Amino acid sequence: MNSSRERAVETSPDMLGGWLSTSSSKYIRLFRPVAWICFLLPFTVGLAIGSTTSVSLHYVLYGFISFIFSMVLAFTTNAIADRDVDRLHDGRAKDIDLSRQPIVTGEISILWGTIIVIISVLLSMLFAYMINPIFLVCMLVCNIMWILYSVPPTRFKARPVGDIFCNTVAGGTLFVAGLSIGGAYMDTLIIIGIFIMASIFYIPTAVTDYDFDKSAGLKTSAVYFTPKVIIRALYPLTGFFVIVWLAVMYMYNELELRIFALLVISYAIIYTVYANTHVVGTNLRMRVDKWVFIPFFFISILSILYALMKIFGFITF
Ligand code: DMA
Ligand code: MG
Ligand code: MG
Repeated sequence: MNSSRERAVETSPDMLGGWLSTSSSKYIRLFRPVAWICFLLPFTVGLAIGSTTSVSLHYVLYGFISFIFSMVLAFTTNAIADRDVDRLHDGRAKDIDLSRQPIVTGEISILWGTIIVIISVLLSMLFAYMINPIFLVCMLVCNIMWILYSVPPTRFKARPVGDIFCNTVAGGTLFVAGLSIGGAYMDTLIIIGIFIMASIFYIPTAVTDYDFDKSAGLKTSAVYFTPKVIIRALYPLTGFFVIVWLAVMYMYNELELRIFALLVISYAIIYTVYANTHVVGTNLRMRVDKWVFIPFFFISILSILYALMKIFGFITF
């Protein structure tokens, strides 16, 4: 067992999330915008890959609005459903100290939270409807997933495989939504590749939550299969992932897609090897902020800029 000092060093302070825990705004602590970064990434990468010069900017704007309301829905639902376990959180390894989330502290009532959820579903779907039918279906699937993830009787977040399933479907679906705005590369193989990517990136984050989830009695995949086993499962998953992306590289002649495939293959391999060499007992010595939040944030910003450059015709392949 490692000392509590070592544990404290590896899991805190969360560089991007630190200010959120102490944020005076109850809505920031309810909506948790730093945690959105995990889902912003597939959405913006999809947007970047799918964009062409024929995209109108207002669809991009509607897309972001629909995405934001979907996130508000996801995290508000989660805060309501988790209020009894979040009370027990010790402030480690997450984007915020969950014991300070406003449903727990009573700053926001369950009734007001539920009204926020209903309004955000409606707005997320309304803006999705204005974009295109594929975007609408994607947001519908995604928004249903958030409810199934947090709310009983399904409450997939506390079921082995259920947690991975929901995050994979949501991440993959957000990619397809982003892709559909421009409509380029709506290809099954690419979409399969992104779904596998979502599960690869999700798994280590489930393991860093192990202590909290276990003590809260949540049977997540990491708790059920044990951290070591589930991190080892990244190897076959990454193997399959590499094969899919090599096939994409083989089938498509586009330079853009080949560079993208090389980048994701490299990152997935490094990520998998790093995770596997940093499991100590039930503890994964991998900082989610360093490996997920910070790179995902910068890649998302770059993807948005890249999409805009394609839309304005500054980049052509
Ligand atoms: C929060 O889920 C994530 C989403 C997608 C709403 P969670 O309850 O498993 O994580 P946390 O304990 O960080 O709230
Ligand atoms: Mg939660
Ligand atoms: Mg979790």
